[in-house]
Amino acid sequence: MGCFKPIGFFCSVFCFAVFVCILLLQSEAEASELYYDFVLKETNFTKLCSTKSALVVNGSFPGPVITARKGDTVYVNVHNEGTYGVTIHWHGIKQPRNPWFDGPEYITQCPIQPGTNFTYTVLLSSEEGTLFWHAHSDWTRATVHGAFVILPAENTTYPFPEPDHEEVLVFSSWYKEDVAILMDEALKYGGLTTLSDSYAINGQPGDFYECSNETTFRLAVDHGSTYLLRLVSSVQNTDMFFAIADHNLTLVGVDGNYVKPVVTNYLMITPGETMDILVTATQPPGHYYMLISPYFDGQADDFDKSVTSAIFQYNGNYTPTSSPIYPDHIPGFYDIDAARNFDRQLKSLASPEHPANVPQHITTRMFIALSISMLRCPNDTCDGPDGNRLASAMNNITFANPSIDVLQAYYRNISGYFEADFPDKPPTLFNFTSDDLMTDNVTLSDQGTRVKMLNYNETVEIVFQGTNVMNSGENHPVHLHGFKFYVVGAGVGNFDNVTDPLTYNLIDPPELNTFPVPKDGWATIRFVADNPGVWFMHCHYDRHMSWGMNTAFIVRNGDTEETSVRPPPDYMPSCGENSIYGGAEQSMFQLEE
Ligand SMILES: [Cu+2]
Repeated sequence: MGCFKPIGFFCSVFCFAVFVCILLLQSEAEASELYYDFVLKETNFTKLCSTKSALVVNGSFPGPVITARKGDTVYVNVHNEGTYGVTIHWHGIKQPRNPWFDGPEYITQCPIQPGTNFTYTVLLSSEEGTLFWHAHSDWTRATVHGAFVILPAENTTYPFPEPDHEEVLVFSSWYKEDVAILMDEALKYGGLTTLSDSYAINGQPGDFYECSNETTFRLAVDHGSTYLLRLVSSVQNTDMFFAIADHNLTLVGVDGNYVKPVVTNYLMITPGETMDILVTATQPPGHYYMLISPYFDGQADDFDKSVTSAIFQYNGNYTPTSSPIYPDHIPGFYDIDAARNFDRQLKSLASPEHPANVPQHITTRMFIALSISMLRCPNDTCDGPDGNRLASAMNNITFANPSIDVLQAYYRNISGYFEADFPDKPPTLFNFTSDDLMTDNVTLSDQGTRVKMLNYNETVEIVFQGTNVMNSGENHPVHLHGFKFYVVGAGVGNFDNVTDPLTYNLIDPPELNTFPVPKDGWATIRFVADNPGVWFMHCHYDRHMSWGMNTAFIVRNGDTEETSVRPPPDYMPSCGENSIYGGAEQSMFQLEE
């Protein structure tokens, strides 16, 4: 009957609306809440024929893998059963409006004191792929780190064929001595920092070190299967080449973002970078070395020149060669072209499902020179050149940690702990890549806690210029908290503001959280300041970070609650007597008051 038609129509519209509501509810419900307990404790490890105690999470080195899905919320209760204060950072996770739980000490919080605990709320949003978590206090990252795997949201898939298996490979540095003591001494005397004794893949140095070949990490593979390898570099101070003998690598993700697939037989990964690669086991059954080997482009030649191995080992009945097959094609320690050529290939997917929203109209421009520098030392008694203290700087400012965190000082309006005048350009412009930058006017930096203020939603472009001050030009992997940024260009030499912008990729540049600014070269990044809060930016070599190659952004609130910093939890760790949170604590890096 005719009269039922409109009702039928109404019914289908209504039913469709209900159906959509259910779908929306379901997709809401799909985001899960996950809970982890991290117990930080000194634990004995024997490596390289020598035993030491190291601070680790839940007794393991590297620490536990966190696995979540895109959009989940992860609660991590960190119990500090160690002997000094520690914080944890969720590297590459934007934490929308949630700086309270980002983790860098004296930037967003004070350290979690021994005998206390602190629960981090980690809000996942646009991240998908592999990231990691690590301590962000002193050099504790050396042994306090682990992978953070973010799977696609429920009912979505990878933008590449489903791999048969997945495996995490965490790269680290290993020191026979206590890292905290090594770093304390280096900073006390102002000289060079101590080199690591080995690197490690999933905690194991591998076949080329003493007392190590019994525990070399082995990945058992089935012939014909495809493996998604999730690479994390938590190496302390060195970039690494990675290769597997006789196997191509297909790079599909970097820093928790997908990239256009790159087929290569090696890759270069800096501290702070994470990469997803596909490897198919198509070779004759056998044992094949997977190597990490250092890449170094500085002049000082002071790096750990050792090579770490793991084994890509086929399952089945066969007689392997007497020693695993070696990847002869892995680039040499000083192969600057191999490093640069690899980074040039990175492009974001820029697909309908994974679009690249590159800011086109810029409202804030900065030009930041990255330098190794020196601070004057009383009576010229430090271990650096001319009795000075070795340091590093952004725009000639050597960052000093305040004694209460910048976030608390900003949010609570407590004056005297930072200055909001980080400069948009270096104090003087000179030939940054010259070989004769040895005079006091370029080598001496100023110490201070100076941050850059941004209004909500500003579109920011930063040109980073690597400098050769003190003949110390080298690659610097710059890491920004709270954001992902597009690397729209990079090149060699001094940045030319007329010709170099013409080379920018504004279509499908890679979206990253860490990028190596090339030795004596430049790199340009863009991002939208849509995340209110306090966000650290620093070189991810720990020695450069502790020498001061850092600053922070304060992004002001927008006009609404949804564009403002979330309220702080009422249980932030104490910062000492100056803090509204009470208590007392001091760090060895703090600016003397
Ligand atoms: Cu650096």
